[in-house]
Amino acid sequence: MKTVYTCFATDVIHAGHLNIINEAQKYGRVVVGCLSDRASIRYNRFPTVSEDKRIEMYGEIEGVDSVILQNDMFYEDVIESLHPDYVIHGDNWVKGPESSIRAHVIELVSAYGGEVIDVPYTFNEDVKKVDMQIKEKLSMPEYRRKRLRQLISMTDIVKAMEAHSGLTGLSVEKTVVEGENGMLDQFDAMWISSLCDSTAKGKPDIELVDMTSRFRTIEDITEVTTKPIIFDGDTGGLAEHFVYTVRTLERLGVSAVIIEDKTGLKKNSLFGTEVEQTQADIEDFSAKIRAGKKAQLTDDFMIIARIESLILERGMEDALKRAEAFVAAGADGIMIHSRRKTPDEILEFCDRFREKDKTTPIVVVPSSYNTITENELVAHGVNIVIYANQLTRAAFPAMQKTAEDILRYHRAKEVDDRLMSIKDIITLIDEI
Ligand code: SPV
Ligand code: MG
Repeated sequence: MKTVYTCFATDVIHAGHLNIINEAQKYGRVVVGCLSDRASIRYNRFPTVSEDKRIEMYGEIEGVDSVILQNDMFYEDVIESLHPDYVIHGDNWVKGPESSIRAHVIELVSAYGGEVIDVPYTFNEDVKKVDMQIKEKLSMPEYRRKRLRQLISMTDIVKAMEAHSGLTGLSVEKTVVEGENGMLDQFDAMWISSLCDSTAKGKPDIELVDMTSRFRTIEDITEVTTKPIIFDGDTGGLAEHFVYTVRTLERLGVSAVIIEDKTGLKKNSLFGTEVEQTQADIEDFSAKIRAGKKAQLTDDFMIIARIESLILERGMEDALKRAEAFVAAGADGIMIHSRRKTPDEILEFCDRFREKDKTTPIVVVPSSYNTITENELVAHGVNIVIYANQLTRAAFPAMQKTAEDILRYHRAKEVDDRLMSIKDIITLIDEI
């Protein structure tokens, strides 16, 4: 009896999957792989059903002989242990980002005479509906809110990218790339930066854009995305106001707020000591954290304390002392910020913090020390990396140059080559 293998990365079985099983049965005994949570996050989307439940669900499909866990997006683990005679898949992997996976599988199975079978991909109204149902489940506040904590426990490093509008949110949501090793990759979460939210409104980053407006930005983004949100809460304002902010953010489905230990007129950290900025008293800031933690209604929501000691050149000891105090006050994570060109002080902080505290998540924002890689950050105990402003910094020069060139040439022809086509822009947004 020959062995036919197929890998599922779905939370709901629909006609397309049943069709694959039916086809597979024609070739032999059918083994289904359940793509692990860890691999699903990078390859597909966040699973809404647990690994165990998915395995159980796949096992109940008529015609399935057994179910195994597939940890490797590239099938290496299963092909090595199972040596299937056939690997069967919908033909949607012939083109697009998944084609590198197909090519790799063909190489692996042909080494021992195995074959890949592509069956026509089923895409009908039913499949579309199931897709929508999963999307809905992913985007509802109660599911989205808890996803950051889940991601921290499921992946080495959570990658968050700045978003300040529906469009930038979509970009973070949908961008998938094939890395050097052929592995697919995508962002895990969105950072609603105060700098970019303010800049998009043509305003300075000084807590001038009020919370009502910032909440509106969150809603613009949540309407069109499913990924979890980390909100830049600036100083959090008065503790008496912060408690209300926490409640609203929770209700909107935000996973975490990061507040920084500054008082008075907040200026952007990247100004450092070039402008007057006052760091908050440890006890006052701890009281704000305690008030926020007491106000929150769910266990999912995270309040992350951001330490500005390195930005304001108050030294490493001060940063570490604050971290310890803020964790004791109930902070669910520590963000340490730096505006140095090299990561040395950040890495020293992480190493020293981790000597005493092995679990509290560490968040970093490598805007100035941008040579550091995600793997290096993982090696120093970092859990969340935030790319805080790159989309805004990429878009503005492109808009500026286009505006200048149209003025320069008294027509738009010269800029057209670098523009998205009209057809692409009008079909960029999915219709419901
Ligand atoms: C933001 O993105 O608004 C931040 C990070 O707070 S930074 O701009 O580096 O201060
Ligand atoms: Mg900010």
